[in-house]
Amino acid sequence: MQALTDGYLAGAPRIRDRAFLHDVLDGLSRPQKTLPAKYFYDLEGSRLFEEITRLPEYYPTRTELAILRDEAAAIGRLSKPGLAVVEFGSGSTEKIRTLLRALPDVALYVPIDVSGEYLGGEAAQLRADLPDIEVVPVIGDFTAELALPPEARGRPLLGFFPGSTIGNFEPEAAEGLLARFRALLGSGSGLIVGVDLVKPDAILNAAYDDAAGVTARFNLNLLARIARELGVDLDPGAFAHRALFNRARSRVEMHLVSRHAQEIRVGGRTIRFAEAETIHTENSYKYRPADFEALAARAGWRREAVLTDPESLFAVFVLRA
Ligand code: AVJ
Repeated sequence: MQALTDGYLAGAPRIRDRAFLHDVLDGLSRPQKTLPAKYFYDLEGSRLFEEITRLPEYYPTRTELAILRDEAAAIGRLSKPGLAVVEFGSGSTEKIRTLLRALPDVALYVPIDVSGEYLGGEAAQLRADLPDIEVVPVIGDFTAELALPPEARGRPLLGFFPGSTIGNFEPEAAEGLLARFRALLGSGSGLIVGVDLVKPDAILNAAYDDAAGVTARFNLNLLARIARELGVDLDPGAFAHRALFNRARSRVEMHLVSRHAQEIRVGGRTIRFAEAETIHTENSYKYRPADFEALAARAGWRREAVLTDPESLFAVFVLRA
């Protein structure tokens, strides 16, 4: 028993590394090389993303916040006594604070996130500022199996999935995710989803390839992370950032472009890059409101309201099960 415990404790970080190594090798072995976008968010990546949200070109964060503020009355209509708000993948506390301000009857807030550390900090802040709301964080991956804490039992439920995180999923996976949220929250529940909208190429391309180069650093940090954490001899400077809206597929694609032919050694394997060959690092799907409404309907949600900004850059969907 002792040996097992020791082994588990000592092995835990290595198991995490092994999953990372496995995903990196798997992605870089495909004809179109790819890396999972979830690995962007180490400490440096999360800091860079924060910086992205404040860039003049990156409209989603500030536009969604403005919608939540300006449409507080419409959101307030969702309020029910004893309401529990369940946030999938808690991000900025500014968004949940804005939402909670619009919903007077919230009794319980359940943020679900893989980072326990992050959740603990956020929960403490919210408890101090909003003493009337019980905060019960759940450490977990909202794309995997989920269960609500006992505190949520019997309460009216409202899911919150802001930030256009849904855009990172293939449309079929997005539908599956919304169906799982529907199963978790149950009939009669609500769901608020932030969805980025289709718009002219120039606006989209600038949002993902900003003049200050912050998004480029965010994309390249993925390589720095691989070098650092997996001990790979790899020069991020040998790759360039590329982000382009693919209108046929309605998504902004981010790639890392090999500046010249090169080889890297990863986990005992040699990965070869031709000059200009790319690693596909992220998709950010953009929807037309009617298409997202149809996707949500297939997942068991009907549209109660679509809240948007005056320029129709971004939409906050209010859905009902
Ligand atoms: C956090 C996934 C919503 O797709 O806009 C920002 C990530 N990538 N700039 C997005 C991102 C490049 C962002 N999401």
